[in-house]
Amino acid sequence: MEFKLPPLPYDDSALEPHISASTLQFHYGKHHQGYMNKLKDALEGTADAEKSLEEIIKAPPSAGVFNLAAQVWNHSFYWDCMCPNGGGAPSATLKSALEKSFGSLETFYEEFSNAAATQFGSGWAWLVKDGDKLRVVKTGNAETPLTDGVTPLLTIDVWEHAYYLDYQNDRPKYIDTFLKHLVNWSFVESNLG
Ligand code: MN3
Repeated sequence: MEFKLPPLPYDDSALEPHISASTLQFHYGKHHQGYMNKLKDALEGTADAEKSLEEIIKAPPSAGVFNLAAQVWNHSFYWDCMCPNGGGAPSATLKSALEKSFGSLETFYEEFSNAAATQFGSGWAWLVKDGDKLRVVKTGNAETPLTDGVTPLLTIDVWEHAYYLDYQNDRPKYIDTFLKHLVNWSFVESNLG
């Protein structure tokens, strides 16, 4: 793998007023970059450095390397899950897939929000494709559904560093704003395959 982060898919200030430039600068430039720097230090010069990030996550040489590799992957995926002027209603194809699995869009929003709000401590909430069904799951710390044989479609980072500068301790408001104003539904749909 190349030990280099993909660039953010938008400018630092593109998600304002919902996510500030300073949150993105710290979150991408310090946290995400920090995981990548440590992963490079841990793997450079070893046989694992020749593997892809996904291969390392699925067969990590240590728990420490798993945490770094999964945090690198989860964050890159999270950036792609957002866009300026995002949120609102998904496109017709995705909407019908969500209705088929959850009964209604509202039920999906509720389940996703609830998973994100009730993840104790640091972690992530996800929409995943499991066979022909869509499900909501949550993972703690660096854990990722990539290791569970399901396809991630959407994620929200609920570590405090993702929202504290903009929302302080109001995680539910961050989650609500994410769904209403930030989700890149065309990226989510593209993950359906
Ligand atoms: Mn984070």
